[in-house]
Amino acid sequence: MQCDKLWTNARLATFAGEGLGIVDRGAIACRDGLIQYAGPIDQMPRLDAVEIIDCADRWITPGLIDCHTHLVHGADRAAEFEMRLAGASYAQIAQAGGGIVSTMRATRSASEADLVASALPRLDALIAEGVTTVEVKSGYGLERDSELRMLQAARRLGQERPVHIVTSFLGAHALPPEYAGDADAYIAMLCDVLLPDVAAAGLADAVDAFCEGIGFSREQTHRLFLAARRHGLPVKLHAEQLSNQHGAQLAAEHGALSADHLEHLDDDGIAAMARAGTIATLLPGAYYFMRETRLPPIAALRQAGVPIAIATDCNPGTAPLTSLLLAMNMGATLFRLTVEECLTGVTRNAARALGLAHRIGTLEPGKCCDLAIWDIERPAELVYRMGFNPLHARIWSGQ
Ligand code: DI6
Ligand code: FE
Repeated sequence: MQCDKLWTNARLATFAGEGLGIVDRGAIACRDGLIQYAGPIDQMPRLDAVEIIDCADRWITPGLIDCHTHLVHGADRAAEFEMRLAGASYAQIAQAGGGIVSTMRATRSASEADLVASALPRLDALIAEGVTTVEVKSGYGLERDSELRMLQAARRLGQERPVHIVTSFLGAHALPPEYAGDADAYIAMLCDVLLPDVAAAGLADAVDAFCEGIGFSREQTHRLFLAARRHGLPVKLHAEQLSNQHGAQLAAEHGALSADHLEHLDDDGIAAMARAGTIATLLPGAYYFMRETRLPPIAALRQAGVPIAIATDCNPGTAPLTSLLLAMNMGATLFRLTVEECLTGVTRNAARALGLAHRIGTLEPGKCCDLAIWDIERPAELVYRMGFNPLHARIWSGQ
């Protein structure tokens, strides 16, 4: 048999099946961008490789997956950060015209090229840590053209860099000023006008919403999800971040890929997620940056067997974070996740949170040959260090 590339003399964490799937003396063969073999060297079928790469006993994991970001947006909110340090609250800043709506203004006035240019350094920071797939949400345009432009900019990122970009339409992120006092009318516009346009243009891989006291109600989210399903789009939800709106339960009842944040999730929500196979995406960077104190119900999620993913939530307001390695460290330190949970959360389970478990997230034959090769002695080092990047090489689709 013939293969394009063969990485030998490596230690593998394949994440195939349960756990880390460790192989002490491993090899990975790639053909046409897909993994042809990943496993012990001594069980590998005879392969003629065009190129052989000796990994000198380094570790190989699947390329990392950041399954929840708001990477594309206009401007930053460093000035608001300073206001918060001086004592202002997130809600006070939002009421004073800051918050999501200030990013909305900056995003509306940015061209597609501006949005791409400002997102690229953030994307490059993720890529530099071995990330090979990034989910990107809209939600700072909050009107037709700007929402479409954000999604187009997100798709463009995938042409500018060797990375899989997965998009989510988050028109229901905040209420734009044009609809002040009439969230129902805004949701109706999303369902009847914007979502059909987004779907027709093939710009969204999923539909997301912010179900919250300061966001949209369960009922409004339900209407949006029904519309999403009419267009054949899977759903996911920002749920139970600041209060318990029973959004995760609703999301699960719609077969959601994931429910995200979840600090205020209750037992009914957990049971519904477990039944539906909805992934719990935890965002410790937002928890840290907002100095939250209420932990997501980790023990109960574990007990119920709800798979956990971890993401950066990279956004200008609540998580200006572009390090998935640091997100893992925060997951362990702040949320008391195990090393295995953290690593699974940015590989196998992150792939599931995007509905892409058949293509990415593990080192198995037939999957994309997305690899991160690390200068480490044990996988725990990827979670343990803060602000140190042990990436040796990153392979995307075999390149
Ligand atoms: N939840 C969040 O924490 C962010 N969006 C969301 O739905 C906040 C985004 C921002 O403040 O810009
Ligand atoms: Fe978010």
